[in-house]
Parts: sequence; C-alpha cells; structure tokens
Amino acid sequence: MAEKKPTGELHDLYRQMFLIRSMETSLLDLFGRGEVSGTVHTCVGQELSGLAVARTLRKGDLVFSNHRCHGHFIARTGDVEGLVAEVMGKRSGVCAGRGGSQHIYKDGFYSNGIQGGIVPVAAGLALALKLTNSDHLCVAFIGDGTLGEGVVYETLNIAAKWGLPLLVVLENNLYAQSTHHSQTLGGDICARAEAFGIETVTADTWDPMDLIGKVQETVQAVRGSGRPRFLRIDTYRLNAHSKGDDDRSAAEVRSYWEKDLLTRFAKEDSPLASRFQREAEERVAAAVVKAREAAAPEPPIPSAQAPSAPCRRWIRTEPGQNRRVVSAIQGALRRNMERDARIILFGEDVSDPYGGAFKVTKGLSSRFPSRVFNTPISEAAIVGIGNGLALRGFLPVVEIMFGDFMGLAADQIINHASKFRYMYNEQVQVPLVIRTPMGGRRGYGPTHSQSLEKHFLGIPGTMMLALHERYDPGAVYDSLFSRIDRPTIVIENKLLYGAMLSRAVPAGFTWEHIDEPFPTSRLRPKSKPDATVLCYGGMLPYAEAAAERLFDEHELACEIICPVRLYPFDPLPLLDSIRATGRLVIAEEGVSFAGFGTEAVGEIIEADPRCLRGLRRLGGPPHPIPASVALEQAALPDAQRIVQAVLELVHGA
Ligand SMILES: Cc1ncc(C[n+]2csc(CCOP(=O)(O)OP(=O)(O)O)c2C)c(N)n1
Repeated sequence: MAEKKPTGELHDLYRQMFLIRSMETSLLDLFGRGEVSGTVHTCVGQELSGLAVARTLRKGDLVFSNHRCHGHFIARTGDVEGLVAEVMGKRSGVCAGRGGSQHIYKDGFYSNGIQGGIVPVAAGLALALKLTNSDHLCVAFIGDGTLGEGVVYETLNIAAKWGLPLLVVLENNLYAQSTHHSQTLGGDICARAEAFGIETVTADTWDPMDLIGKVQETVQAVRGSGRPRFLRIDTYRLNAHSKGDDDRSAAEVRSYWEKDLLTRFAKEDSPLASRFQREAEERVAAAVVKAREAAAPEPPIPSAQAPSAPCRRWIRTEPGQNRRVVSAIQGALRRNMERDARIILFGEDVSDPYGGAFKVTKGLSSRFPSRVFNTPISEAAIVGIGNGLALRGFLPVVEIMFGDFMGLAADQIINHASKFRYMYNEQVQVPLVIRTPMGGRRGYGPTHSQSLEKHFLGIPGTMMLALHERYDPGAVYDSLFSRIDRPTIVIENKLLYGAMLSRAVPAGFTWEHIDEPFPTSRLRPKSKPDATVLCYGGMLPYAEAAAERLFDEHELACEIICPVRLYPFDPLPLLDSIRATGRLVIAEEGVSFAGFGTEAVGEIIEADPRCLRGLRRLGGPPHPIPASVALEQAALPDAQRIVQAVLELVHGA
C-alpha cells in the first residue's frame, strides 16, 4: 500500500479495479452456468497494470493486448457492455461475437490469443505512427511466459534499431498457464530488453503510486524520444489461468490474496470498498442482462469469396515486351510506389546496392529512401510488422528472400494477417503483400529449392497469386496495388525472373487470358484439344514445351490452363477445358499430395462428376530436392514427363 492516504485519484483507480474484477468474476460465473462458451482468462489481481498504463495514454495511442486482455480493454475503452456481449457471443459485442474473449478490437485497441506474435504487429503499428510523424505510441502487453517466444526478440531488436515508439509492458505474474517461470526462464527478464539497448523499468501492482509514477515517466519517455522502452510489472493472477485450471499451492495463492490491493483497501475503508464493489456489480449485472437480451450474431460472410466476379471473356494475349520478368516486376513496384505513397517495401537485403537476392528491388531504395529498407534476418517480425502497418492503412510489401523461409512467418500469416479482418468484424483490413520466390532447378539444394506454396493455399481471408511470363507480371502487380483488400502472397519463381516476356508463341497455338485482374491464361491449339494440362508459375515453360513436342512429334493437341490466382480459385476455365478433352495432366513443382492440383480436381469433380476420364498428377519428389544437377533434374517434373503423361492418358498406359 502507498505510504500516503488514498487520494481521490487512487479512489478512482480502486473503483475501476472493482469494475474489472467484478466483470471478470461475473464472466467466470456465466461460464459456470453455460452462458459463455470456450474460455476466459481473467486478470483478477492484475487489474492495476492495465489501468496505470491506460490513464497515461492519449486518444490516438494504440494498444495491442493478449489472451488476458479484458482488464486492458476496460481500462482503455470503458466499454463493459461491449465486452460482456462479445464474450457472451452476441451481435452487440464489440466484434459481433466473431472474436470472443481473446480477439477484440475497438478504437485502436487490438488483442489476439497467440503468444508472442502480437509483438511484431504492435511494432508495425508503432512504425505506422512513426511514418506519419505522429507523437503517439503503441503499447504491447505480454506475460512472462511469452518471453519464451523468439519473435519477441526479433521485434525488440528491430524496434531498438529503427527507433519505434513502442512500449512493451511485461506483466510478470510468475506463471505461464501451470508452469512457474523458474522452470523456463533463463537469466534476467529486463536484461533481455537491455541487450538490445532498450531502457527498462520495474514496478509492481502492490505499490500503486510508485507504479503510476513509473508508467507516466516511461510513457513520456517513449512519446518524447520516439524510442522503445520495456516496463516490467510484477504482479500475481489470483484466479486460475483460465476457468478452473489451477495447481498452484493454496497457501501461495492465499498469501497473494492477503497482499492484494483491494483486499487491503477493503480492510482499510470497508464502507467505501463495499460501495465501490456494489456499484461495479450493478453495472456489470446490467451489462449481462442487456447481453442476454441481445440478438445472436448474423451468419458469417464467407471469407473465401473471389475479390472480383469472374468474367468469361477470353482475350488474345499479345506478345509481351522485350524484357525479362524481373524487370517487369521491378518496373511495377517502382511505378506503383510513385503513384501510391502508402506502399512501404522491406525485407532482407532489399536495399541498394544489392537490391535483393534476385535483384527485384534494385534501385528502389535509392529512389524511395524513406520507404524501402533492409531488415535483420527475422521473417516472422518482417511479416508481423507488415501486418501492423497494413492495419493502419499502409500498403506494405515484404520480401521473403526464399520461399523456403515462409515457414518462419507462418504464424503471422495464419494466425494474424488472415484473421484480423474477420475476427474484428470487418472493422479493419490487412492489405499486405508478401512476395517470395519458390522453385528449384538452380542447384541450391534441399532448403533453397522448394515449392511450398501449398502449405499457404486456402487460408481463409487471404489471396495467393503465382506469376508467369505469359501474362505480364507487372500488370498483375498493377491490379494488385489498385484493389488489394486482403493479405496476398505472390509466388514468384527463381527461374522465371530471367524469362523473356517476348518469347515466341509455339506455332499452331495462341495464348489467351480471361478479361479480369488476375486472369487465368490458356494456350489454345488451333485444332480440337486431346488433353488439358494444368500448371502455374514456374512450370509453365515446361508445359508449353511439352505441348509443342506433343503437337510436332505425336500429332496431339494440348490445351494449357494456367491461372494467376491460385486462391480463391476459379475452376470454370479448367472445367471448360476438361469438358472438351476429358483428360487432365497436372504439372506442379511442389509435392502433388494435398497440393493445388489435387484441390482443383476436387472442385472439378464436385461441379461435374463425369467430365474427367483420365488424370495424371506430376509433382515434386517424395524426398528433399537434391543439390546435384543430375539428381535435381531427375527429381523435378519436366516437359518429357508431361509428354509421357499425356501419351499414357491418350493411348493408355
Ligand atoms: C503461441 C502460443 N502458444 C501457447 C499458447 C497457449 N497459452 C495460452 S496462455 C498461455 C500462458 C501464457 O503465459 P504468460 O505469457 O505468462 O501470460 P499469462 O497467462 O500469465 O498472463 C499459454 C501457454 C498460446 N495461446 N499461444
């Protein structure tokens, strides 16, 4: 307890602590009665940390919280009714019941239930504030257990290096779920941030005046310097981790109940404490009654709907300009950055003079020095910071140097980028572009040659595009930048970078594409086709060579179907072709099992169960891509294997 008598200011804090505590207790009670489903993580005992921070923030400051976010949310917004209704799954909830207890958004307050991953997103929000020359800051709340997540350190490093107005508040309640941090935490908590040159402060929730003073100083320091700080607040969670899962010793928990600020306040001034508690309970009870009466949410909007209605008009594709794919992409990035100041580009080694591992971004940092920057080797933080920027209205383009490294950023794509718009009930968008080259045939061996896009296909709320040289990749980027409304993964291809857009079309064929922003292309034989070949991205030249050979050497006509947009997938062009041929060869460089082609076939069979008479799936090997040229050539599908597959389908195996 503070030395001084509680002032009016302290009374106000106690009143709010009672409100949060009463709400948390009530939510647990509702859970017990079956009126709340899922789970709730209550913050009883920790209320003061969120309140101390919130009272120093200004309108326009941003907060990113975690699974234990209710107290932070009430401290920042005061919206008890909106939160209670949200946790009870009602339409009147702050996210109309889509997010629930751990995933809420309102007026610059965000939360997500993934440990660690919120920290780079918060850094992205802070970067957005910095880029708009604002004097606001972003606060990220994490628990001590979250110090086990690597992405926290990626972000602390970047926040320090880039000078981001980010305050990381570490609520140290000693436990992660059931595990005491003495079992999991090496070294010192604050030393972690200090290692990156970030100043730290330690306070606790049992000395309110000290905590308030330190929070004020720290927030002012971040606001004044625009640099990150780390605030450790020692505290204790008095309830179970979530509902009833508590294995801590009863004596230990009891000792913290005795130490608890509100317990002591109740002993010191029982009438006032009782009044505060009664007022809090009445307000929460009214919110519960209101939520009970509220309507259930609307059925969800399907997230995978195509961004634009498919148009069935095929247009002849004129031969491309006399330039390489790499220069078409580079030109489009430059053109769109000239046009749209919201585009910010970053990644590993993207700046001049290097200009990216495949030289795609060469020249851009010289032209836009404040909008193109190198990052550390931190794929998760790169995408996470992109997420934060996108949430604040920027149009970030992040480069993942090799597609093989996408796994490191998977959590940011799957649990953050793709979910924010839906779970925050359409109150935000994440127009994030993730560019990455996939593919082998350059002898880079097992970890730099893969085609891993199938692992990121079909994530609701996202789009995936695969570039190829028969439809100008620059035009794809133009379309993307003019209409992006969701996280979009663009699959480039290492070999295609060098391909010429002007390469001659094989004699006896024409290239056409559907008149839409991310079109499907088809190679149309002049005669009636005997088989359909489905491919995308880097497989296209091999499919085309196979079609030419089949025509010249075997008098067989193949129609190639090559979509730019892999997800959401429009099966109609493929269906039309299969209806004409009855035979399909799928050629993809990644492993076929559970891949794009298999999914495409699923859609075809669903639409027309009898249209397909023969199918061959060609894909990557059932082992890592070997480094040796001879082994790699044998492992990856090529024109000869496509020819062979078509012959087998047409003439029988
Ligand atoms: C990436 C991830 N791993 C595991 C979990 C499951 N989980 C939810 S809360 C929690 C404990 C978190 O501990 P801490 O960061 O100390 O926060 P506290 O719960 O103590 O507030 C765990 C393991 C999760 N939500 N996210």
